[in-house]
Amino acid sequence: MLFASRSFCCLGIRTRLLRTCLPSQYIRFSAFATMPFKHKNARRIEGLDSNVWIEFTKVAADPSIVNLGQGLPDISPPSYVKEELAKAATVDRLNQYTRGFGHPLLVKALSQVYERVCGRKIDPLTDILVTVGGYGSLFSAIQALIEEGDEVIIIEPFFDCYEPMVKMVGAKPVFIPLRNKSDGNFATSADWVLDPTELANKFNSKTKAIILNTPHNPLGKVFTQEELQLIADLCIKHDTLCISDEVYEWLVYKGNKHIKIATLPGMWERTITIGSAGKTYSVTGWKVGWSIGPQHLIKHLQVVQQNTLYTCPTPLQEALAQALWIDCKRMDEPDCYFYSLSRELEGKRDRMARLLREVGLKPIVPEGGYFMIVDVSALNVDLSDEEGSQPYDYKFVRWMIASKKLSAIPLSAFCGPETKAQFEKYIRFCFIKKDSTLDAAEVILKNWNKQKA
Ligand code: IK2
Repeated sequence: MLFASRSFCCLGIRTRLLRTCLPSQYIRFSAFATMPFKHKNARRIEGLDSNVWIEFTKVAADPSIVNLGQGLPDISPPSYVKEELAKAATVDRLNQYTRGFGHPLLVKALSQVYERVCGRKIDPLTDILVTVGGYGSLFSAIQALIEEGDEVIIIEPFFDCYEPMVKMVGAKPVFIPLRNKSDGNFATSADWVLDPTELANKFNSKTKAIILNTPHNPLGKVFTQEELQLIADLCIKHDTLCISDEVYEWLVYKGNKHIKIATLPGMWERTITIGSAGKTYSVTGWKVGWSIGPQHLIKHLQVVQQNTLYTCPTPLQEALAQALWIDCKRMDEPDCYFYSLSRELEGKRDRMARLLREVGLKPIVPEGGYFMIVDVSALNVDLSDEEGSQPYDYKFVRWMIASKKLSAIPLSAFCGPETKAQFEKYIRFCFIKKDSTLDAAEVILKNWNKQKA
């Protein structure tokens, strides 16, 4: 079939040959295979084909590579979370479809947790939508609420899918960079700030929404009350929505506090808050997420869901609900997984920062999340001979994976086209890893100059 499709001139001989070994429907197909195929991609996905996760997951797949790239834990999720999933699978009813907008037990558990966090009543049936991961929540919020021609403000660097999701609905991403105020020494994510005037200038009559991410990926910034108030004031002034991606909500380190922008006066009515089981319980493979907000917004997200996915996997939702009940009951105790994970990660964060400093680098120490970015220009790796037009950080990570067997993610993947050059000296490491994985990374970094590149 394949060689028959190469040219028409040999078709006679080849189809005769093929007829002897292939059924007739394949022969008919092969004759048409050389015709130009008129079905192009839909315009809404034009230019959105490259994706950092697809690219770097592939190059870092070799198990000999120490993978500090994509944000997935290699530590074990809590045992009760895994046990609840095993239990759910044994109940016949839980292997069938459940309520489309969220399994009843899960929306109930989520409402209990978030009523405590937000200090307000949250109706499990009207104020919550369970989705396929934080991605699913972002997708349904943007599809449901953003119109063609609208503008959406995105803070750079940003979790990479915001830009294509906004473009897919025909809206315009309007970028505003966080500006680095530090001199590089002992820098933290708090040094990266929005310029209030620059932010105010991005809002206009076309602005439909701003996408906020706190704690932030990739920087680890935890937006302060004042910073959130600045954003809230502008949202209220310009009657703008806020899509607040808070998938790392529990991962904040000593001295920092995660504040939900939806809890600021006047913001509940205009905010969709997004969470993720993958990040809450270190189970990124579960792909269960949720959107929480006022009924008058959530009902539109529900329309997207009922006409796209319809419902999410029942056993996962049941298990997550049971796990949330366990932690909801102990939210005043330090053992609650919401707090114990960040305590465990704080040690890993500090170790990662120490290690990078020991090899002469200047990491930006995150206040939250589980990523750390670092400027790699001090390593003086000359990649001018590397082929391709990709930014320096892409080439650097590819080179590091191939020559040092260590993977990371290039930071310019998290930027719009105008600012890639500003960010291409940084790469991002993920530190939610077993000590043995961090040990292996340490060996590579400490031997950096001894190994032959
Ligand atoms: N929003 C943010 C900010 C995220 O970081 C993620 C998850 N993935 O990050 C992987 C990485 O940066 O290496 C999501 C949303 C999506 O969450 P979920 O996995 O629940 O769909």
